[in-house]
Amino acid sequence: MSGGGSLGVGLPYQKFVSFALEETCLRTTLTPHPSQYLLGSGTVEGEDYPEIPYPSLEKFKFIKSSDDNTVFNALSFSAPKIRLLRSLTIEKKNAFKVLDFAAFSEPEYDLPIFCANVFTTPAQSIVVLDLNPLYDTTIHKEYKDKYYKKIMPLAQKYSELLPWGGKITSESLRFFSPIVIWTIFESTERNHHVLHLAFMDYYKIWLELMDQAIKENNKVTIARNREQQHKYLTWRAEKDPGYPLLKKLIGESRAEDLVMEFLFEGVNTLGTKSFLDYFPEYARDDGSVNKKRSMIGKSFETRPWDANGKFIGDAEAFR
Ligand code: BLA
Repeated sequence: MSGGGSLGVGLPYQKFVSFALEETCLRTTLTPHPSQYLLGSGTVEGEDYPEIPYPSLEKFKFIKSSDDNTVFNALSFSAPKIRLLRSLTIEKKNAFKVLDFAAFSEPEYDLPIFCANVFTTPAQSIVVLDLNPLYDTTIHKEYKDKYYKKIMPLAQKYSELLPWGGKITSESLRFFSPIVIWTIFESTERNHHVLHLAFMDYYKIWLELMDQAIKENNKVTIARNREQQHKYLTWRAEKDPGYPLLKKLIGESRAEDLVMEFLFEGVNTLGTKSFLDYFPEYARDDGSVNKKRSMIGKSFETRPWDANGKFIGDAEAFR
């Protein structure tokens, strides 16, 4: 297949979102989440997009980017085992496209967090696709075996097709699983096709895990699951690499609303600990949060897991 040009064709990430929503509807019943809203105009010509009601919080409804060429599309749902399933796509013609898709379970389940993030320019795409573990798999072997052991061969296949993206903010590794696809590729049709296949496979796995998940009754375990999810939300709401661009597009205060009340909804309700409670290494002398994205810097030039999911990197490098 020829390379390049993929940014000219439709809105490729709507296809990802439609697939995920349709697959989810085969397994469970989605209800619009209170945070659901539509930013800007969301109709995409020629795309077969499922019909979804767009209730909206007035606050968000009329958000437009500072330049009108940028289209935001945001959807969120919940379902019996799913606390929040949400998707944000952003497109600025001939400039960039973003997919940020995530699914979080209710704290009664210790399911991994489905996470698909793509930032695409005409030249390259930065990708993170993973079932982010609720518990650090370099420490919690039983968690690693429970969710990742069986799917290592599939992860191995995709890690060959979509090679490791090189050095990465070290703190991120704590939130990644042995099946993570962290890659930076040339924005070609072929690469996007492989990414689409990987997205579909990973999402189907997540749905399968969701389907099989058994409700936890132990209050202590549920509280621990909730806190782990809150820690994840707290990290991403503060340090997500997309945040600076969002601020540029819609302004600081609306970007903050989008991050706190939509993308990482739950950060203000699932727990009371602060960012510095979880990540004290970011504390500055005056008690404020260090604005640096990373305190440790970047590391992991190559994939730090082997084909069996064994961590082969330097565990000290991200703690
Ligand atoms: C870059 N996004 C990145 C990078 C990662 C991620 C790893 C490479 C830079 C780095 O090393 O940190 C994504 N990092 C993640 C994810 C986790 C993590 C998913 O730790 C989960 C735990 N990306 C978005 C959105 C935008 C976006 C919504 O999801 C913009 C609106 C943009 N991501 C974006 C941009 C870059 C990027 C512009 C490159 C800029 C940079 O490296 O700082």
